[in-house]
Amino acid sequence: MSKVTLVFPRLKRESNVWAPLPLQAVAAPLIADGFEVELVDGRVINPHLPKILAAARGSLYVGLSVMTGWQISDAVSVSRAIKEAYPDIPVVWGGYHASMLPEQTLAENYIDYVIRGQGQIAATELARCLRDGTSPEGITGLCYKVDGKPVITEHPKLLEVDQFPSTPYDIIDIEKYMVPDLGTRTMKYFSSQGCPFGCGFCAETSMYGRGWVGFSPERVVDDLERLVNDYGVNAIDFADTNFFVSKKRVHAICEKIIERGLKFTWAADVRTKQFIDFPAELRQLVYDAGCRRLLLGAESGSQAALEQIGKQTTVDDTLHVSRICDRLGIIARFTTMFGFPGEPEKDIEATLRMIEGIKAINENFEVHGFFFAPYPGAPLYDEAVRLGFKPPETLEGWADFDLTRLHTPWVDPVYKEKVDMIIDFYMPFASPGPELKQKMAAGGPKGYAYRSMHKLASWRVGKRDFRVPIEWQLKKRRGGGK
Ligand code: B12
Ligand code: SF4
Repeated sequence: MSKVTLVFPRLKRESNVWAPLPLQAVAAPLIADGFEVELVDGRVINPHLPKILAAARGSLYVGLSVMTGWQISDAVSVSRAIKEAYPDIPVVWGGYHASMLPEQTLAENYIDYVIRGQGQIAATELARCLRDGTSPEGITGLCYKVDGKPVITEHPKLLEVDQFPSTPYDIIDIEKYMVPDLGTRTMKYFSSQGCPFGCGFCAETSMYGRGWVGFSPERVVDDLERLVNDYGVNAIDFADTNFFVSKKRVHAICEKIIERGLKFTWAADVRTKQFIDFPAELRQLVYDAGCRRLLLGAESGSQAALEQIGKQTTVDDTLHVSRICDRLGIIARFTTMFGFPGEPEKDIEATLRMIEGIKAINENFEVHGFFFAPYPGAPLYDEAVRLGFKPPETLEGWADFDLTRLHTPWVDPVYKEKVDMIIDFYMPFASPGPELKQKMAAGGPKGYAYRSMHKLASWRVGKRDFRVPIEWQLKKRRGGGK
């Protein structure tokens, strides 16, 4: 049988390893077409290279899924090792990074093909061509080389996902991906791809062209039922960038979960305005069907910043949705972001005030902070370049692109240091989420230390007094925030 090997490269830090859904999705039609697929996840095997090289032997090609950032460095080492061991086996890169920067990716001599956008169809067609000895040129979304020179083809349109077979979970060692999160056995699952919005910092817009496609409700609930009944999953974390685009679909999914008596809780991402615009009965149905946490992009307490990033929400919406979540009993997990082009320092104050507003309404919330980084494909990317951001000129250069570094030359490093301190340490300690609350509730010296840190952080945030932040420096030296 003809074989394809798929590799998920390592990430820098990942305490809980989520299922490699991008590769499971790519594997589904390959398997349905009769190919043997071996999925090797570098995050769960140590050392991973011998296993990858053993799997690659005799494969039609080796496909790697790559996000912008540190994952690139492992993807580069793995690709080089494959080429060295098997010069004739093509190496294929897919995922967000390669899709956004296919030319730079293909400039490397250890990468033969890039598949842009959704990989399901192109990956299968490429396997067929390599098996049959026909030319793969002309496959939609496939970029290749002629005489060593990259040939970049158009970014493909988003295709209906219902035409693809169900995401296979039997090709991974599922127990390695059961994460203690919302439930003791939380599993990642995706039910849709794309997002119709275009937030300035988000690569989704270019990847899927503001399109959105979802599995039918019947199919989603069939998949979930299998995960619950066959694998003992008791919570689902939807990987959809925007689970709630179709009210009708959400309604039908929730009704079916209830009708079938499926017992699990779930979490998903939603835009604040979207959830507010849902009728109250639908929001209740969402809760009744097991939703216990929503990830909401609050982003900033500054209305000017929200407009700049095209968020199409207001600070009042954030407060309103906090109230809604509080009444329903759903944890509101907010994300905030700092460092947008031209951001005035007073935005920290606006965002801290917004968090205080949320806290006054809803104790059952979490807040996570990030520093803006111009990801390729994000609408604000060009603006960042205009303002002095110098995109790395090589693939390996992008491996150093992570959120801990400064990629925003318009930002004063002292401001970045202050924001990092607040988002990594004081913000989470002052507004602890369930995980931190649990640590604070523990007995002994550890519980006491967490409670003391909470008190100190609350005092500092309340007074906006971050002078001589000894506790933050100590924590940083010991490596880590929360
Ligand atoms: C789960 C997730 C994670 C997980 C784990 C990843 C995993 N297990 O897959 C964790 C938490 C580790 C993570 C971390 C980060 N993530 Co993340 N994550 C996601 C999320 C929510 C879901 C990924 C997923 O499973 N999608 C479902 C699958 C089916 O879709 P897909 O990924 O688009 O895959 C398709 C195509 O890309 C393509 N494809 C993908 N791989 C391959 C490989 C081959 C060979 C082929 C042919 C095709 C192909 O075909 C697939 C099927 O259609 C996405 C958003 C999203 N909904 O996609 C963000 C997303 C991928 N993450 C993103 C980011 C920015 C990050 C972080 C930097 C965030 C942070 N704050 O630190 C980190 C760092 C990662 C790193 N580089 O080290 C960005 C990526 C932007 C970019 N340019 O790379 C995304 C798109 C979010 C966003 N909208 O901005 N993430
Ligand atoms: S941040 Fe969320 S809502 Fe905005 S474009 Fe990205 S996925 Fe869509």
